[in-house]
Amino acid sequence: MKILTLTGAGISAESGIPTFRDANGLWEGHRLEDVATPEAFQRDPDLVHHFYNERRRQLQHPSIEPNPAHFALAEFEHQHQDEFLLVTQNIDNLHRRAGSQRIVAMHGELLKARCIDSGAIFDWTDDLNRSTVHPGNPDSVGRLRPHVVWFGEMPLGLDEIHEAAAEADLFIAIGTSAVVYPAAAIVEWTQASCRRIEINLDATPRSPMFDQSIRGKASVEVPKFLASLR
Ligand code: BJW
Repeated sequence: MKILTLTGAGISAESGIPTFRDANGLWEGHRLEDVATPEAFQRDPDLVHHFYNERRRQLQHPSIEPNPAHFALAEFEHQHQDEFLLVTQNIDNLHRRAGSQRIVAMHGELLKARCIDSGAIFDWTDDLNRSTVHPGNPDSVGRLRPHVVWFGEMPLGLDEIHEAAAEADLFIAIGTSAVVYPAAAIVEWTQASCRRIEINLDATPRSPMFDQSIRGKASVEVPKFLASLR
């Protein structure tokens, strides 16, 4: 049985990382669309760096840890190996820290930086700003950006996601509001024979596409649902 799982911000909410839209999508009074676009970065790089620097620091705070939903998915992958692919929209590293290995981080990773000029990607735990020096080129200053996917940019790993969706016997969407594309459309890329399960606190615009909608907290419902498959 081939299983494809898609996670969103809701799975990390109980680990202490705020979701995007539950708080009206606002950050310090800015709309998400005003800080998570290439245009915003061009217009006001300081603001955008500040947004990601805050989140990068928060992610590395000792209180932020994977929760039982992350651990249950990692354990499930361990049991199902090649049959299982985890696609996450989250840029945090909680799936990895819980032990998941086969992960497609389709919206990038907060603990990585990317050179605007060469596309080279670096592990990155510090703040970024307009004075940041390129690790491999001291003459290049202020040319690093967060390795994340902003609105209008192409998400990562789409070919692999497409293929996994087309082959999936079971698709599980966890903690995503299903309003951001193309992630919201992955459910449509699955075959009619695929069993589709949604786990979320609330209904989403895509709920009607699922065979079963499980309402509740990811930390409770994900371990319960995965255990029911054994
Ligand atoms: C719980 C819970 C608990 C809470 N337990 N549940 C018009 C129509 C259609 C599309 C477009 C359009 N205009 C523009 C577009 C395209 C655009 C888009 O979708 N815009 C929409 C807003 C309309 N998309 C793009 O631009 C994408 N690129 C693209 O389309 O390229 C072209 C292309 C074409 C064709 C094929 C392929 C490509 C790029 C999108 C990039 C999104 N980037 C962000 C920021 C990443 C970096 C960062 O983190 O800062 O990604 S935006 C933000 O939203 C972030 C998230 O990954 C993403 C999704 O959010 P998510 O995860 O669903 O979180 P929430 O907060 O929305 O929902 C949480 C859910 O959890 C809720 O439902 C809660 O109920 C639930 N929950 N606690 C269980 N404890």
